[in-house]
Amino acid sequence: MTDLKALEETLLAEIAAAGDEQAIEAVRVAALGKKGSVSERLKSLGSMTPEERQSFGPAINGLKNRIGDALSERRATLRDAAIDARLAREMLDVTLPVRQTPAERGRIHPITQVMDEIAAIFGDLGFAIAEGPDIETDYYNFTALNFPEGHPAREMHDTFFLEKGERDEARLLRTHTSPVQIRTMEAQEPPIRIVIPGKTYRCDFDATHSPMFHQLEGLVIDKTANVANMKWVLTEFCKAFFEVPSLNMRFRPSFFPFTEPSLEVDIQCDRSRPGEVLFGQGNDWMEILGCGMVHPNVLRFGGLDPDEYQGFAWGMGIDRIAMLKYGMPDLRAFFDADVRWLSHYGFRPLDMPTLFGGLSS
Ligand code: 2U9
Repeated sequence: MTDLKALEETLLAEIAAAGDEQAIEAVRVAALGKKGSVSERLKSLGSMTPEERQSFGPAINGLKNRIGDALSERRATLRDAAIDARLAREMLDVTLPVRQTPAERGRIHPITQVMDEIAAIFGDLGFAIAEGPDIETDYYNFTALNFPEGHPAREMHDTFFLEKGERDEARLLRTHTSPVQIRTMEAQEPPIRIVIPGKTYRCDFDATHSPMFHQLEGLVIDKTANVANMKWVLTEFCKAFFEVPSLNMRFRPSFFPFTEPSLEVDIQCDRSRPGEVLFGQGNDWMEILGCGMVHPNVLRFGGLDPDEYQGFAWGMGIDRIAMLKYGMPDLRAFFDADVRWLSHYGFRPLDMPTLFGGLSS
């Protein structure tokens, strides 16, 4: 009996000292396994006299049960402690700021930002984005847009021509995004409501001109589109883009081969503070875009009957409106790929411009 008491104390001490699942299992095998200390004593009951068995039997079985219970209890305690340790280790503080990943450190170029802002504004007005090739034919860049052969306006575009192949039609880098409107008119039935942000090319280079620049053009064609609709769309765009509640606009007569009538548009601004332009207030004007009703010849080139359909179109320089909105003085810096400039003027990649969340905030 004293032997059983000592064995129980030893086993309970071993169980209490077991620090993990493996140690617990080792104690169990050493005590209750086939050749375990408790199992051996249980086996010895067979060789005892009935009297001995009567007193040893309950004692050994009691020991076996108590050791079994202590093993289960210790196992449960260890499992709970392991879960608690894991919970403490893997705790997630959702209030911590986003970790600076390479993607987070990068910056969105102001031109891309402005294009995303434009897409958000016109998307909200029900427009689709259209795209087309940078390398165009003379037909899509000029002829279909009502530039007659030998017309001086063709020269005004300072076109980059590509080397002509043996049987090829002349190819050029598009001087405006307008060929995309012609391609859309060929491919799609009216009503058409599209905007075309994209790269354009002209042989011109100084502080305000780059040989590659970006334009935003738009086109609306249906049976009733008119100048009043055009003025509303352009006013809504300018208010949303410059993030002002109201904005006066001035429409002046102009000339483009592809529109008739053609208009140039100025927006109200305040230039009284040096080095700063404020929009939607003040007594100054700034030219911002050109627009007009699509010329009947252009509708015909696009495969539409001008007696059935009419529409309006506009064009503006994205680089220019980006410079105006974000106060960037020199256009050439846009294309220098200087990381210091980009980290100053660039935008955080996870701050996507939306009308509800704010375009630039
Ligand atoms: C089709 C019909 C009409 C596009 C238009 C302008 C007026 C315009 C210039 C502004 C400064 C380009 O960025 S800029 O150099 N553009 O003033 N663009 S209307 O008219 C179209 C286009 C396509 C089929």
